[in-house]
Amino acid sequence: MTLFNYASQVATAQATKQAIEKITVSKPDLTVEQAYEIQKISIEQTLTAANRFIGWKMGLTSVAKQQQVGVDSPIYGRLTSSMNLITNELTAAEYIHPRVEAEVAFVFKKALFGANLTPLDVWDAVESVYLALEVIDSRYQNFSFTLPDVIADNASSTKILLSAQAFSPYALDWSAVEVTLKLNGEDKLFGQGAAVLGHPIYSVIELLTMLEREGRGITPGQLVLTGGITDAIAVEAGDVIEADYGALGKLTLNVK
Ligand code: 0L1
Ligand code: MG
Repeated sequence: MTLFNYASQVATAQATKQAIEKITVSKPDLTVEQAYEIQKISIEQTLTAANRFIGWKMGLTSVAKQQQVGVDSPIYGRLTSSMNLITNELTAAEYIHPRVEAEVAFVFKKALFGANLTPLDVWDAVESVYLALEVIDSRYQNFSFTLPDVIADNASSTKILLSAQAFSPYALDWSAVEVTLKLNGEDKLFGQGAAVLGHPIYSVIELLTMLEREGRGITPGQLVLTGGITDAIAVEAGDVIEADYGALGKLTLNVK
């Protein structure tokens, strides 16, 4: 099978909501580089005037998340406009086994490119910060994968809910932001921004370092999801999931 075939397999799994066996079962020598190529092919196939490329996500940026899925390094994925949730409703039947996690997201006003930038370089390019819920939905059976598998599956990217309010990058120390993830009114998980590689800003630096390999960077207007502050919680129809960011506000997702 070619990388194009694997990209089609992943895209079909998403479209049909039928989980597939991880790619490394049939191709155990799949490399990280090949996996990013599969990701690129499968996402670029979906791009249209109505489904634009809007930015990047970082995944597996916390020790807790890496342990949850048994891999040991951060990864990135591609975000497109159809991933944006317009309302705070999620229809469970449209996904395989959705999970939700709390994050912060940055929108950029300036281009950034290159490895090993400083936090000041990145802050200078950030326009605003949003609170975010990310819905992830692995296209693999039982959410079971190796590092190359999950990269090929676009880091399980599925949907994004952003806060209506845009915050100044300087509103607070984003490593200290605290969030409680509640399921049906019950506190389930708690996290702090520092869980994201020490500070969400380092997640962007890591993203740019990884993107340099592809000759890519961040362009003005792009969104970056910096990575889960909490682990992800599995949701099903009837659930209400709420991320409580204290004085900054709350994000709620009603699962139908
Ligand atoms: O956003 C994330 O950290 C998820 C990355 C992929 C791993 C997973 O599906 O849990
Ligand atoms: Mg995430």
